Amino acid sequence: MIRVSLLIFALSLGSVLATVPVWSQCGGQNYSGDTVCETGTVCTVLNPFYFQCIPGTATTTVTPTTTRSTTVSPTTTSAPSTVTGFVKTSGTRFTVNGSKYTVVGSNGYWLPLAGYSKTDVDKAFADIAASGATTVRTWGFNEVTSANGVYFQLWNGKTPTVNTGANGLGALDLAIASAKAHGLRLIIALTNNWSDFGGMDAAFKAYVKTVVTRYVNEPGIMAWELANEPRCKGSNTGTSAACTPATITAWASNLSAFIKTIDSNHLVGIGDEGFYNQPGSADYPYQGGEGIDFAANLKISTIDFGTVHLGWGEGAAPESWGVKWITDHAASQNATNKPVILEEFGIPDTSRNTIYATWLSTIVNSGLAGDLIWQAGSVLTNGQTANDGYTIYPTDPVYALLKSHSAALKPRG
Ligand SMILES: *[C@@H]1O[C@H](CO)[C@@H](O)[C@H](O)[C@H]1NC(C)=O
Ligand SMILES: *[C@@H]1O[C@H](CO)[C@@H](O)[C@H](O)[C@H]1NC(C)=O
Ligand SMILES: *[C@@H]1O[C@H](CO)[C@@H](O)[C@H](O)[C@H]1NC(C)=O
Ligand SMILES: *[C@@H]1O[C@H](CO)[C@@H](O)[C@H](O)[C@H]1NC(C)=O
Ligand SMILES: CC(=O)N[C@H]1CO[C@H](CO)[C@@H](O)[C@@H]1O
Repeated sequence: MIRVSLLIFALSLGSVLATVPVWSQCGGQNYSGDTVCETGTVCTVLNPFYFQCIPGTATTTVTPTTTRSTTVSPTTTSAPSTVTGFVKTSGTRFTVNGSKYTVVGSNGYWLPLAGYSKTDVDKAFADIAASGATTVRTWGFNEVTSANGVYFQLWNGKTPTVNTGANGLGALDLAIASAKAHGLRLIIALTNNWSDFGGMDAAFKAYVKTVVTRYVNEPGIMAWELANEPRCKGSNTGTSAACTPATITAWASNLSAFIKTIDSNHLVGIGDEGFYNQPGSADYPYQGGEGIDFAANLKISTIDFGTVHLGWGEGAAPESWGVKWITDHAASQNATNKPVILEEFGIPDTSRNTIYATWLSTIVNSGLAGDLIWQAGSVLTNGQTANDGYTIYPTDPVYALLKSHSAALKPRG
């Protein structure tokens, strides 16, 4: 189910919590076991598919290559005329300079994180743009306990160090510049679940401040998102009995207000899966047990738009379940008069093209503001980008569907 697999992706790219013995696996693609190494060992990324607990501590095994950034380094790459000004909202729609802006496109968490060359990043964005996309969602976090590959922040157990080098935020600069050169804007999630290595604590706020400040004048960013899929429950990191939907609503209010004090240019969303809090409902995504109250969160004054994910209905009847899920969120959108986007959808089924066609036409007809598929794929210098079973390469029949969908959504109004 996508709900699980996306989470694992996200966690495997971020930091970790729990207890794994030395030399055992602690992360990597599709890995679902414990993720925190026993004392004296460090979870180390050997490759995207395999992370291992290796003896040592972050402070002794890591040689930081950069120092913590406190200065503002706005990107200065010149943008084509299509990516200027900032995306705003007007009722249930997005606008740029008063004209409608349609959010349609895909996710590509790997775009800044895979260490691809400019040539490859340009190819990837070109493939996305050719589907008719306007918007791409990606990760603005990649915390590690051991410097390796592309990472944005290093945590030595005591002190966070933001990596502003070419293998750090420089890689995000590259992705933003390439997106703009292809007429695209990015939605950037700022962390994974908020409990991850400190999450809500001061270190996370400092990281948010550094990143948001760096890009405050950047039109290539459409919006910030507080986190990828924040919630109380649902992972191998365990659950917090003290966490209720109100806990996350308060956290989202506080953090979104904090971002607005730094950056009044960009929109802010939560990045959650859109769970409702209707105890007694027959369907678990509506019951509130996950710790999200979509309707309450959409009312937060410093949250500009709502986010929904879809892809866990495949066990039962995904096609009709998705239609109801999309329609219910379009009704919430209308009731709150703020845009709502289906910002992740995906199932690995062979019949997905038919199911996606139904879901996408439901988006057009229900009035939901827009959508981003999970996830984009390209064939680059060294072959295919990561395939998690949901990836849509340009030769996939779904890619043609995305083209016709973007052509239908843009003029919808
Ligand atoms: C938005 O308005 C600004 C300021 O007038 C202008 O520089 C920019 O080109 C406009 N952008 C778009 C996409 O219309
Ligand atoms: C967020 O919470 C912190 C800690 O309780 C508090 O100091 C701060 O004023 C809050 N910020 C906002 C914008 O509400
Ligand atoms: C939301 O509002 C739009 C515009 O009025 C309408 O076309 C659409 O049917 C509404 N959607 C739902 C689910 O009520
Ligand atoms: C992860 O799971 C997906 C979907 O089942 C599969 O296509 C992919 O090959 C798996 N990756 C690894 C490294 O096992
Ligand atoms: C999915 C996930 O990792 N959930 C965690 C999010 O944060 C809460 C609060 O700390 C944890 O209890 C969850 O396990």
